Amino acid sequence: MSKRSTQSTKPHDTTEATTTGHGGEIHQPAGGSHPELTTNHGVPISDNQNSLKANPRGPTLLEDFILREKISHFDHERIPERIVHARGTGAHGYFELTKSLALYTRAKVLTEVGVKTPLFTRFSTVAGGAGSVDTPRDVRGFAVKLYTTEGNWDIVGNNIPVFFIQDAIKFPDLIHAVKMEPDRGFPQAGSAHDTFYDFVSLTPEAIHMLMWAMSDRTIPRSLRMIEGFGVHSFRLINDTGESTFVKFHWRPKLGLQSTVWDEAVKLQSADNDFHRRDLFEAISAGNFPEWEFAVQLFTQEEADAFPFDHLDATKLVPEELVPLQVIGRMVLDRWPDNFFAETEQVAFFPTNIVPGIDFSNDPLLQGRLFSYQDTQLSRLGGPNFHQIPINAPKCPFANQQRDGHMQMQVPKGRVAYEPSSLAADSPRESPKAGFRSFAADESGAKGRIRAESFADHYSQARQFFRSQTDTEQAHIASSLVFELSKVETEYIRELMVGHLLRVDDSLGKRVADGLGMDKLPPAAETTVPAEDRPNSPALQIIGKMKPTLEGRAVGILVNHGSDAALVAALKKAATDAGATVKIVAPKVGGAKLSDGALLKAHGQLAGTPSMLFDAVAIILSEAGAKALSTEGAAIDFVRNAFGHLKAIAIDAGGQALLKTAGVKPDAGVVAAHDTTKFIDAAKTRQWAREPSVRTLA
Ligand code: HDE
Repeated sequence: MSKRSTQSTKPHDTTEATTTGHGGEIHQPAGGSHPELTTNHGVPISDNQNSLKANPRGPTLLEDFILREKISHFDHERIPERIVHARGTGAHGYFELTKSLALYTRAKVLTEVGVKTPLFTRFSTVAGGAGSVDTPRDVRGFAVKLYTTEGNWDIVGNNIPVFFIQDAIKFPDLIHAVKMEPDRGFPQAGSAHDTFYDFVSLTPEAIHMLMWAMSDRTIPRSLRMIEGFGVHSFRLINDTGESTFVKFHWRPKLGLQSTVWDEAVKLQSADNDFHRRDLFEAISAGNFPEWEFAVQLFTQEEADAFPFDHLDATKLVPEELVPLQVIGRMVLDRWPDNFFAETEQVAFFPTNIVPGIDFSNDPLLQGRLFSYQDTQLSRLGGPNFHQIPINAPKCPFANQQRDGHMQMQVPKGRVAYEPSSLAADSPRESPKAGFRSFAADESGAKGRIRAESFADHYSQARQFFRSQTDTEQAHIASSLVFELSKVETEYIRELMVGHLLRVDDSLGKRVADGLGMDKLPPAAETTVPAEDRPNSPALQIIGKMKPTLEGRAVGILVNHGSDAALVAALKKAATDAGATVKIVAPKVGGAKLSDGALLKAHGQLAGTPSMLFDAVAIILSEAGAKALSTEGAAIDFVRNAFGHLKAIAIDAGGQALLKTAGVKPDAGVVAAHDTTKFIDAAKTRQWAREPSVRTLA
């Protein structure tokens, strides 16, 4: 932006701007003190409505540098979207350490209790393009850039603690398989197609993460209600050079919460931007999302005793084996000022670590250490992307690297090399405080080898599946049926069922039945069949849900004549319980309630379906209910709320609408005047209702 446009306080001349030549009348709102509109080179612009023409109806002149600059800049407004994780949203915030890890690391960010480190977090889906929707079934990226006093530390993780593949060399294949098929350009943002399952059916190491991907973790209710995982093992290095392995975890204060599949599908049409809007609204309202930061710490000796290899990213370290220690918190409290400058241009690097932290030998991580830096060269266009404000460290940084596209700094002096004696202020190494790699002892035969300890692909998949509640197991089986039903090639479906039989015999059979197979295919061939491991309840979602309305939304459907006192009582009860309350009415202008007062609506019924809420109340007069009885949106509002297992509060009018919608009330449908009962029911989903509304595998 030009100096003039940011700094000039000279008000522009409103009278002149309202008449722009012979035919181009425009209406500029009066008032305010606007900076002067200029070109990028600071030249004031007199007319931003009309290009320069040879005569009023004649050709446009090449001489019009103002037109050319404006159009040319516009022509180059886009940069390549991320190859993966293209669709995302982010926010600023801070990290606060609550417990020192000084025994294990010399990193200041992990040893200085109480210090607030600024950060930027970007959440994303993986497979879809930047313009895809927020709510497909997909893994969520959870990338955090901490601007520490010792340099930027990026934890570039996901909301699932394991990954599909063990070796970085398979990543391009995995992504090519899951992204839209290259000949047809679809499907967008979804794994339910032949190429993905072709790849997975031939890559058994992917089966564990597939279990997670088919669970409700991949259809979260809100980004504020997902966990984050660093996935790989890293190392912490203390003052004496000792190493301890570490896994990083983010745990949402609001607990885990997911949608149900039918709801996720319908959310795609209700609001493409459901998750980013939710994050934006929460932060704008001062309800700052918060996560606990926790670590799992273990020694080499402990790792050697695990019944799996922690360097294999398709495996997790169960919490029951190595408990989580909460050592800090992250709060997101500021929305970016500009989506492009910050959320789009932010560049995360697993290589961004600080003294006291180091990598492990995880071969997936090792490949990532190359990829992220490399991709920015084409995405951000040159080697100076670290100077973009969102990427620049907030601590001083200096070296002898110079020049390149878009160099924004003006380095001074003649010394651009090291060692040097000509400049007293030239940056020098810091042997003590500087970054040092762990002095690992490496030996063995070089080769393109997959370690024997990486060979078990089914034990943790089985442990994950068997650790789930009945409801969650049914959701996993049903989403596998849904996805594989979209796979057209029959033998791929059969191979997939073969793998599922290895995970758990009953799961394979349920999915085969759901696919209508008349014969059970053979179990996948394997040299390492699954071992039974102890159940890990920490792997559930339902077990980690919080019975709360905090951070949730309640919708109240009203029409003219609705009981004003009842609406007010419900609103108060839900607000007191921490929920956001929104009024939905046939017209956005609102409805005249029983007390004669007009209650403004937050949303018009047709555009505000019940998928947008965690619980709903239907408060209608007899006439109001009658008027809505032929309204498709009202019928859908009720049916979907019921079908998505939500609590519903009703009065007599609400009951009439339920009847019209063919919904038979159950324990989750409560009398609206019993606000306590409604709030209790609204704090959870009505899982017991599910068999009455859909057939699950
Ligand atoms: Fe990424 N990944 N990744 N990834 N990844 C990218 O970097 C890559 C992997 C993750 O909000 C890209 O700037 C390789 C695991 C997140 O900007 C790219 C491999 C995990 C984000 C890339 C992996 C992730 C990315 C695309 C296997 C979880 C979005 C654009 C060796 C621990 C960050 C970019 C944001 C983005 C490469 C595997 C998480 C191409 C080669 C495992 C959250 O560099």
